[in-house]
Formats: sequence, structure tokens, C-alpha cells
Amino acid sequence: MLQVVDKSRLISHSFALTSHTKHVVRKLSDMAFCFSRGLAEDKDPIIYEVFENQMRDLSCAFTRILPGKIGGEFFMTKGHFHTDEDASEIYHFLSGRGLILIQKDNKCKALEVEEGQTLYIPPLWAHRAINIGNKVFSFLAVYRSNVGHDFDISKKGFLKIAVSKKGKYCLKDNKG
Ligand code: PAN
Ligand code: ZN
Repeated sequence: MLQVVDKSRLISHSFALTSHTKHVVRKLSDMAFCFSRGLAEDKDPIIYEVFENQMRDLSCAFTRILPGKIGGEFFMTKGHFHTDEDASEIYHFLSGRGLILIQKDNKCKALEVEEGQTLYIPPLWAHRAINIGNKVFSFLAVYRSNVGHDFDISKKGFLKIAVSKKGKYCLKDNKG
């Protein structure tokens, strides 16, 4: 009998549990410097995790960002540039609501995304994913295996931060 299953569960279970070659768990203590407000936290929550499957020339990674905030700022990924200047990437969103920040030179753009949408990230644009909802925000990324990840921008910070305001999100300049 044909069984109807929730699409995001199917992908996340099969991908995360059977196919990954690398599993990264990022806790607050791994990336406290990414959040602009001080840490009054005595807990060390998981912010996000990534299951990566590195294949010959292409890789895909399943990211799930938990819902939550640190000092009003939404949980997010560290964010990075690809070191290969020709390397673009595709994100396909599987669950929840998110914001993708992309940044190049002095330009920082925020793209609101949700389940079912697909985004092309052009070469030379740094990218960070932010969970602005109250469920897990998850997506599948596809990129060339040799893109290279440069996380320097996560230390300097993106030009904008996403903070919670009256139950929604608002973008503010990152004053560092
Ligand atoms: C994604 C990201 C993943 C985690 O697979 O690597 O969402 O984000 P950080 O790498 O910034 O911690 C991707 O963009 N790969 O290229
Ligand atoms: Zn990337």
C-alpha cells in the first residue's frame, strides 16, 4: 500500500541517518562570538547540526537549525565564503522559516525563505542561514566538493543581524 509520508521527514531521516560522511554539531560555546549580544547563558544549547555527504565531485549537506535566540538574536549558522571564486551553491528548503543573508563587499541582502523553495547562491557571496521561526529550519545544500569553506566572516560578523521584535524579526546594522 502506498504510504503518504511527510517529505521533510523522509529526506532528513534517510539522508541524515544513512548517507552522511561527516556530522557537525555546533553548540553555543562553538560560536558564541557570532552573536552580537553578551552571553548571560549558563546553558550550552545546540544551535545547529550539519550532515554532509561528500561524493566524488559533488557534495550535499543537510542542515537543521533549531529554533531559539541568544540575547534576542535568532539561532543561525556561522556563515562562510567559498574559497573557490567560481563556486556557486544551491539551497533547497525542507522545513520551517528562515532568512538567508548573503554578503559581498559592502552589500548585504536578506532573503526570506520557506519550505519548498530553492535558492541559488552565486559565487563570491558569503552566506549565512538564520532560523526566524519557531520550528526547526532545515535545508539541503548542493555544491562542488572542492569549494573550500572560509569562516573568517563569522568572526567579523555580517553587516546585518536578525533580532526578534514583537514576535517577528527585524534586521539591524551589526555594530560589532
Ligand atoms: C552549507 C553550510 C551549512 C552550515 O552546507 O555549510 O549550512 O553552515 P556553516 O558552514 O556556515 O557553518 C553550505 O553552505 N555549504 O557550502
Ligand atoms: Zn556554502
